[in-house]
Order: sequence, then C-alpha cells, then structure tokens
Amino acid sequence: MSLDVHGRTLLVHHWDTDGICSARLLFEELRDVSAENRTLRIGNYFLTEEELVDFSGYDSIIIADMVLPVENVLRLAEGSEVTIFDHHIQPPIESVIQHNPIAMGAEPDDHPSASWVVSEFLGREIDLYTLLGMVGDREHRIKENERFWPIISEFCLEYGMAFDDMLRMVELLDSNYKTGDKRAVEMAPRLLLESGGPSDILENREWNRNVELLEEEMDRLLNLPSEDMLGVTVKRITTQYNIISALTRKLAWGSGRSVMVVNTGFFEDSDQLYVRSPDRDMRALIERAVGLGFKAGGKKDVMGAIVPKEETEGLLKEASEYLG
Ligand SMILES: [Mn+2]
Repeated sequence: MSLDVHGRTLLVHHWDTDGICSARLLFEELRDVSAENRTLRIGNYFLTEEELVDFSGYDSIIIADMVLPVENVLRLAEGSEVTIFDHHIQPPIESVIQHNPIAMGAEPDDHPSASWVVSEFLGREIDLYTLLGMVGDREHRIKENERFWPIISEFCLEYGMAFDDMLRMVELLDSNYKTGDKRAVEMAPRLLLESGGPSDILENREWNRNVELLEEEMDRLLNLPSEDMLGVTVKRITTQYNIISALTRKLAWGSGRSVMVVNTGFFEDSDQLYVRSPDRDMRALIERAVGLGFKAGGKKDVMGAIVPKEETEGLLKEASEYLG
C-alpha cells in the first residue's frame, strides 16, 4: 500500500531507535513530498500546548512509534489528516488512520516494532532499518521470537555482521536521546536515508562520542551511595542524561531488591522517578500515581513517573511502603 498524504506533511516519531528507523522508512516513501520530522521533548509522552499549536499548521501528520494521549491525537485531527503507525497498546481511535495491529488485538510477538508495522504496510523487503527497530525495542529478547529471530540471524549472515553489531548500532542511535540531544534525534532519520549502511552507523563519530560520555556518566552514577528506605534501595542522582531506566535496571540486577531512583537534574520543575521490583506488581502503584495526578506509566515490573519536585518525597514514602 502507499501512503496517502497531502500538503505540508509532518512526521512525529519516538526518539529511540525504533522511532528513528520508522521515520527513516517513511521518509523514503515520502521522498517526493516535502515532509519534515519532529520528536517530542525527550522524556515527554504528551504534546505541550506549544507543540499542539505548532503541529496543527500541517495538512498531514504521521505519528510513528509514539502513544500520545487520545485527546492530543483528537486535537491534531481537528485540522489535519492524522495517520498512526504503532505497535504499543493503544485504544482504537476513530477520525484518524490507525495502523496498529496491537490496538486491533494482534499478538505483540508478531509485531515487535513500529518499523515492522511500517515496513509491512509499505510492502518492503526486509532491510536493516526494519530489523534495527525490532532489536532496539526487544534487545536480547528478540532471540526468543520464533518468527523474527531466524530472519535476523539470516540477515546478519548475509551481510557479514554479528548480532552484537546490531546491538551496537542500537546503542549508537539511542545515544542521541540518552544525551538529551533532540536535534540530533531529529537529524538521524535523514542521515540514515542518505548514508545509512552498517558502517556509517558504527563509525559515526558523534554517536561514538556520545556512547563514551554515557558510559562515563553511568559509572559515576553507579558509584554514588544509595540509601535504604524500608528495605528498598533508593538512589538520588542529578544528571541531564536520560539514563534513569538503564541505571535502575543495573542496580536491580541480581540484587533481588526493589530499587527506586530519583533524578533531580532532568526536568526543571519535576523529578524523574523510576521504580523496579523483582516481586511486587507495579501496576497498582502506577494507578495510584496516576490517581494522584502524576504522569506515570510502565509495566508489571517497572514504573516511570514525572513528579513535581515538592511531591517527590511523599511518593517515595508511599512507594517504599508498598514495596517494603
Ligand atoms: Mn517501538
């Protein structure tokens, strides 16, 4: 199928590898259309009023790999034709064109990335970007996927690459959002379109420099002392880098303990909070945080939240009581 857009076209995509690769694939399809692309303020999963006003100036808007609040999508759809490509859990939304098999009840393992949803829609052959999107979202766990792991292995063999090379490419592409460089994220899809072979990605100097900086910062943060709150490990950090989820995972690994990390250095008025537990179901805590009016999301074993600075201690206390 071909993509039906008209007039000024804007591509809004997630900042991670899957979002960048999905945008790269869509750009190729939109080659004759003067499309622009944007990601969100890194760390935000909603549009600001400024972005809503700005985006509504476009005739067609394509949203890739990014679940926005339904009211954001509906607002964009008032004046623009909106098309969504996604693989996250999302309610069906009328008044937009929605390519999201998961929203229609399909199996997540059959649609492991937005890049795959895009690629399938466009009827493309398997290529590097489609597969990088999957590896980015699933990392090592893609090896357990009976449908796609054989495809990835065969692709690697054919192009003389190791799976580790793909993981490294993901690390390099993701370094742009982890260092908080929104502009670099927005430049990446065109870069991949113009010169995006494996070696162009692996040898990109800026991205390699990013990875070094991120590793140094991760070491610094791991070495900071942590405290104990009712049997829960609590780490307080101040970093401008978006590495709280990776840090929390490292702290939790093998410790058997619940871990909470607070970053006071990412947002001006709010803290980033990340919680991971080996045994407690986080979904009740997520609901509680949302009920308290915070932006919170996650899964069974992990919660991420953005909390106004003056409310952080209260939520930490409540979370530690729940987990301890
Ligand atoms: Mn994705």
